[in-house]
Amino acid sequence: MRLSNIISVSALGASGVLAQNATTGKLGDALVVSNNPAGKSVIGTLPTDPFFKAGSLNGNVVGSVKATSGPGGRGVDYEVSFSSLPTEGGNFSFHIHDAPVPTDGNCTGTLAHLDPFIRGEDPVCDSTKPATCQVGDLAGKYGKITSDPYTAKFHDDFTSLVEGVGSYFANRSFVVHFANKTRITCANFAILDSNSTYTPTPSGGVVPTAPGLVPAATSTRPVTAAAGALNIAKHFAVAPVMALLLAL
Ligand SMILES: *[C@@H]1O[C@H](CO)[C@@H](O)[C@H](O)[C@H]1NC(C)=O
Ligand SMILES: *[C@@H]1O[C@H](CO)[C@@H](O)[C@H](O)[C@H]1NC(C)=O
Ligand SMILES: *[C@@H]1O[C@H](CO)[C@@H](O)[C@H](O)[C@H]1NC(C)=O
Ligand SMILES: *[C@@H]1O[C@H](CO)[C@@H](O)[C@H](O)[C@H]1NC(C)=O
Ligand SMILES: *[C@@H]1O[C@H](CO)[C@@H](O)[C@H](O)[C@H]1NC(C)=O
Ligand SMILES: *[C@@H]1O[C@H](CO)[C@@H](O)[C@H](O)[C@H]1NC(C)=O
Ligand SMILES: [Cu+2]
Repeated sequence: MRLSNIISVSALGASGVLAQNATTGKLGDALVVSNNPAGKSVIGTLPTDPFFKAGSLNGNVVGSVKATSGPGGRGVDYEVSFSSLPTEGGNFSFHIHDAPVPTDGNCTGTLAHLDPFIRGEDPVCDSTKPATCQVGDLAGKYGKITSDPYTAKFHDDFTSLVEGVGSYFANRSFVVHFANKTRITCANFAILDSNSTYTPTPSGGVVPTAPGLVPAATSTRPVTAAAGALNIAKHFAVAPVMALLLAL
């Protein structure tokens, strides 16, 4: 009895659970996702009409959230862009929400933030401990929309592009809010052609066409299977190099 208590307490200590606080989700801190498919990419683009027709809004916010599997399949690299924001009511936040936007465009239908570890919204996310925040709370973890136009690139370890897990978000949506949380506009994610942002180079390496994706490109090479390497060789006439390598 006593021995098993000692064992479980020290196990908790070793895993760091005792050091954590109330902001941690009911199911613990968000887990790092390490198996995102190389080159998989999704994008959500805001519609032409807003959900909340604020007086200070001319048309709708223009914007998108693009997400690509991170280096070595770890997490996701985001590129966000927003402009034509309302002239009052900022700073604006944006999050991944649980459900997709209904066909009538009603952002209320996107339900709550993506929160597979059941943390809840309060207290607010501590951006220095992103694992303790709601998985979908991108603005909380990586910054609110503080300018117009606003662009940002950031990496998140906790979102998944692998279907079947709670942190998967390609079938969900994102919402842009006023500072008072009123939902201004929202969009669904859609899967881009896999590997569409990557172009092989004659050196046999892989470079991104979009900026900010360099780590993903460099990490692609070590995990490239033999078949993939042969494919690159076929396309770029590095067969002699391959033959040399094989001969060694
Ligand atoms: C947890 O909360 C307590 C009381 O608010 C605080 O003293 C402590 O530093 C916190 N621990 C961590 C790991 O944040
Ligand atoms: C993208 O290309 C890499 C390298 O060829 C491959 O391993 C990976 O499975 C591809 N990803 C997708 C999502 O098709
Ligand atoms: C939130 O802020 C916006 C912009 O200032 C305003 O139009 C809206 O009425 C506010 N909503 C609530 C519920 O206060
Ligand atoms: C959006 O949906 C909510 C919940 O279903 C509903 O209460 C609200 O009236 C709808 N808003 C609009 C503008 O249709
Ligand atoms: C918006 O963010 C900027 C930059 O962080 C900050 O200086 C400003 O005080 C914020 N505005 C409001 C209304 O919170
Ligand atoms: C999205 O996908 C996840 C993982 O496969 C699933 O659990 C969830 O129910 C899906 N959500 C919707 C709205 O289809
Ligand atoms: Cu939100």
